Amino acid sequence: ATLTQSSDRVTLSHPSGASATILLYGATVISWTAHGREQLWLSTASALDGSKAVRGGIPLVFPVFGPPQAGTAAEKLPQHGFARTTRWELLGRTEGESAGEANICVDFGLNAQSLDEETRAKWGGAFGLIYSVTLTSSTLETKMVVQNAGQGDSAAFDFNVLFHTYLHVPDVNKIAINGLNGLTYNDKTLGLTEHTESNETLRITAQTDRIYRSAPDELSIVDATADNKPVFTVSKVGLKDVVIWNPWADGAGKIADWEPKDGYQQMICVEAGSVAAWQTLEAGATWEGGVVHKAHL
Ligand code: TA6
Repeated sequence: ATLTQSSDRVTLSHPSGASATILLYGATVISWTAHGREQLWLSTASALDGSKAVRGGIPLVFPVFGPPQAGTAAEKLPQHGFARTTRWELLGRTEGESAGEANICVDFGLNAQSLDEETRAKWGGAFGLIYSVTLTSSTLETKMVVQNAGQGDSAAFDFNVLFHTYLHVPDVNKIAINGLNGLTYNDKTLGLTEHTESNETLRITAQTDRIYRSAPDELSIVDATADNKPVFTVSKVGLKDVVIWNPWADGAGKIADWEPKDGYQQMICVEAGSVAAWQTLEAGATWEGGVVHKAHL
């Protein structure tokens, strides 16, 4: 396994041929290949030069998901926080094993001192983040450790965290998502109203933007037109919720850096995170959560 580094990115290569490329800007995974195919969707119009959050791949959401609400500690931050728009530090690489297979892992760090002054003034948390990306022949694991480096009761902070994964699929009309039946969700396309999922499998046939609360740790994405052949398995640990997003034609049309415009047909965002409620982290405490994305043959 190898790690190659340039001024703005690192690439992990696994002996199986799998690879992952991560920009230091946002520690954003912009490519993951396995089984000889690209597994993530990335807009051809996405900025990759650090001028704007990446449109595609796996942007990191921290410390707030969505538009911050007035009256919260995050109220001055931009949508989805600052993790995806800040340059992270490359901490190093390790090689190990997962499920009996060799893996390669790279760690990135971000803390309050590395924020620009303007951003630091907008959110007071004495945070430290360690983000790890681990590659095997068919899996990409993303894991976040959040530390509160503050001292004293007043140093506790609240956060949301989410892996905003844009999975690449050959045709979104053919896939189904299993594991959501019976869950309560908030539908952003209907003003965040609350609903209960009653479909055994979820098909995506229109603009979809839902926060499924307290989701099970394993979801599968299958090809409904091929005997439910598994396409991806998404397994989370330590994270409560799952967001399912596809902007469809109307939404993609309004997103300037979304290209090709009909590219929404080749993607589905399945985003594991803790976003429906704040996670509170006391001074000196550490929180950890992650997700394994498995691409099936
Ligand atoms: O995770 C879903 C979501 O919050 C949607 O509401 C949608 O707008 C999307 O993320 C993209 O947000 P962005 O700030 O990257 O345009």
